[in-house]
Amino acid sequence: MDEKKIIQTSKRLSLVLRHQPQLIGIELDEQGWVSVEILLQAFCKHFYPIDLEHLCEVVANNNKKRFAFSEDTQKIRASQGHSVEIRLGYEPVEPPVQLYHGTATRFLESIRKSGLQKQKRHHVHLSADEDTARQVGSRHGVPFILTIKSGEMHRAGFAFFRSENGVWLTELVPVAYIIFP
Ligand code: HQG
Repeated sequence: MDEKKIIQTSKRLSLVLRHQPQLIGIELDEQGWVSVEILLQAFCKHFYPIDLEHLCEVVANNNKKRFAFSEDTQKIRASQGHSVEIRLGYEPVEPPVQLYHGTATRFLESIRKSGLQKQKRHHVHLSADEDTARQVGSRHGVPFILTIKSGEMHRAGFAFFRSENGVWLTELVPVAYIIFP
């Protein structure tokens, strides 16, 4: 298993399955799926040659399980994190009483004013545990963890979704539901 190549392919897949499918001339359906065969052909043509075995390895070994095959294994999509317009089709579920959001200290002032916004993505991403939140936050700078009163939000009518890879998603988090330590 070539770890470096797996990471490289995973990054390219994130790019085309979440953000810029047009880069390699593919189209995602409304739930974000694309045929595995078409993806493989387009990937090979525009990036570098890979085969089905390598793709399966990337899907199976990806550290965050970012990608998933359809039940019949004919299609593939990113499980979350899109900026292109798609409906993932997750059913709303009741969240735990608290969830966490890892951000960077430099965003705090703005978050205190406008709450958590989904920015370029389709949802605000929340984590079930603080360690994951810290990792997410450190991608942006000095990490800072916010606790979200998700149980209260849910009771107030906000919908929550859990992606296939365990990320909690919601439309926005108003300031009133954020605990700033
Ligand atoms: C911040 C990774 C100013 C927000 C991770 C975050 C995650 C605000 C940044 C997934 C704000 C957006 C998502 C406001 C929110 N003012 N800043 N009002 N509201 N922000 O990358 O949550 O590796 O779009 O705190 O593991 O960091 O891609 O979101 O810092 O699951 O699979 O705006 O991405 O997964 O950044 O990360 P992002 P995120 P993958």
